[in-house]
Amino acid sequence: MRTQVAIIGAGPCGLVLGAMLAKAGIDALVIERKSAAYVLGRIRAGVLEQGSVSILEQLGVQARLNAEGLPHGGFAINFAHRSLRIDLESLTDGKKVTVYGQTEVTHDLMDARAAAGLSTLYEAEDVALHDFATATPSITCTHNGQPLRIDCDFIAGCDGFHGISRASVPKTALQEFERVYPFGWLGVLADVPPCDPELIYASHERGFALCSMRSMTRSRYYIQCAIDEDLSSWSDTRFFDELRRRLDPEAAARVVTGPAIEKSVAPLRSYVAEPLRFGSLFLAGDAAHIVPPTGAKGLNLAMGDAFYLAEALREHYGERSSAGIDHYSARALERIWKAERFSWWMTSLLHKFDQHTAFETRMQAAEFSFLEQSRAARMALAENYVGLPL
Ligand code: FAS
Ligand code: PHB
Repeated sequence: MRTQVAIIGAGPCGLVLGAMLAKAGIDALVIERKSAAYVLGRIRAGVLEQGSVSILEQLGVQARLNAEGLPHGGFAINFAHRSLRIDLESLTDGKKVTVYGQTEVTHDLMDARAAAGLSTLYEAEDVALHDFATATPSITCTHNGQPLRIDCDFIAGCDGFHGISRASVPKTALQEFERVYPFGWLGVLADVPPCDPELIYASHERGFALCSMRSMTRSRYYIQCAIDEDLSSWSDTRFFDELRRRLDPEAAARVVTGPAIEKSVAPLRSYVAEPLRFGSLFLAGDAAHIVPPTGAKGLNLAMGDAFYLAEALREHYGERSSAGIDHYSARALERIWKAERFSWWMTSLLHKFDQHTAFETRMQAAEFSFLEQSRAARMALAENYVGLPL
C-alpha cells in the first residue's frame, strides 16, 4: 500500500491528525494495534480545553460535544479543611473548560473518519517502522493474517507511551526527561450523580482525591493510592468510604455511591522525549510526553501536537515549504514543557508525599495560602488550566 502520511495509533492524537490531514487533502492511513472497541473501552481523560474544543469544531465533529459536553466556569480546591473556588471565567476574561470524556471524543472522531470513507487498519499486529532516516520510510505489519507493507513520505508516531514509534528511535538520538511520582491514582466510574456540579480537587492528610464527572448522571472519582496498589483489595464500599474521608463534610455528604462500572489504577509520571523529529518520523501525543493527570493536560496536549504537526505537513505539501516540519519539534516542545510544568506544580501542591520533610509540607501550605490571598496567583493557575494558546 502507499500513503502520504502513515499514522501509528488511533487514539485522540492519531485521529485528530488524520482528520486534519484529510481536511487539507493529504492522504493518511491510520494503523492501530487494537480493535476500535478496545480503544473505546479505555476510560481516560475528562476535561477539554477551549483550544481542543476549537479543533473539534474545525473538524466538524462538535455536534455531540455541544449537545452533551458540560461547560465549566470554575472548580474547587479543598486544602487543610478550607475550600477555594478557582473562578476560571472571571480570571481568564470568560474562558471555560468543557467536561466531555476522551471516550466520546474518540468515538466522534472514529465515526467521522468512517463516514468520510477514510482508512483505518485496526488490529494490526507486529507494526514495525523502516528507513525513517531516509525520505522513503515504510511500515510493515500483519493485518487479517496477511503481511502488509505501507510505503509513505512521513510516519506520525501517535502510538502512546508504550508504542513502537519512540521505541524505534536509537537511544543515542533521544534525550529523555522523567519524574516518576511515588503514588498512583485509583479511579472509579459509576452511574451516580456527581457530588458537586463542578470538579473538586481535594488535598488531605490521607491523600489526594478528585471528584469529576462525565455527565450529570455519571461520576468519575479518583483517590491517590500506592504506586503498586492492589486493585482487588478495593471494594466499591471501601473506595467510597475513603473518598468521603478525604472530602470536606458537605461534599462527602453529597456523594452518591453506586457500583463501579470501571475501576483502575494509573501510575503518575512526567516524561518528555526530545527531539520530536527523526528524519521522516514525527512523535506526537503520549508517544512524546506524559503528564500526571492532575492538570487535565494529557489529552489536550496530544490534540495540540496533532494540530501543530498537521499545520507543518500542510505547509510541506501545500506550499512546498519545509519550514513547518523543520520547526515542529521546537514549536511543540515549547508548549509541552509549559504543560509539564503546570501538571507537575498541581501534582506537587495537592498530593501527600511520604518522603516530604516538614519544610516541604509547609511549602505546600504556603502555596495554597498564596492562592487564597493573590488574584494574580489564581490568574496564573486559571490561565494554565483553561489551556495556553495554540
Ligand atoms: P493514546 O495512548 O490514547 O493512543 C495511542 C494508541 O496507539 C492506542 O490506541 C494504542 O492501542 C495504539 N498503539 C500502541 N502501540 C501501537 C503499535 N505498536 N502499533 C499500532 N498502534 C499502537 N489525561 C487527562 O487529561 N486526564 C486524565 O484523567 C487522564 N487519565 C489517564 C488514565 C490512564 C490509565 C492513561 C494511560 C492516560 C490518562 N490520561 C489522562 C492521558 C491520556 O488521556 C492521554 O494523554 C491520551 O490518551 C493521549 O492520546 P494519544 O497520544 O492518542 O495516546
Ligand atoms: C477526569 O474527569 O477524568 C479528570 C478530570 C480532571 C483531571 C483529571 C481527570 O485533572
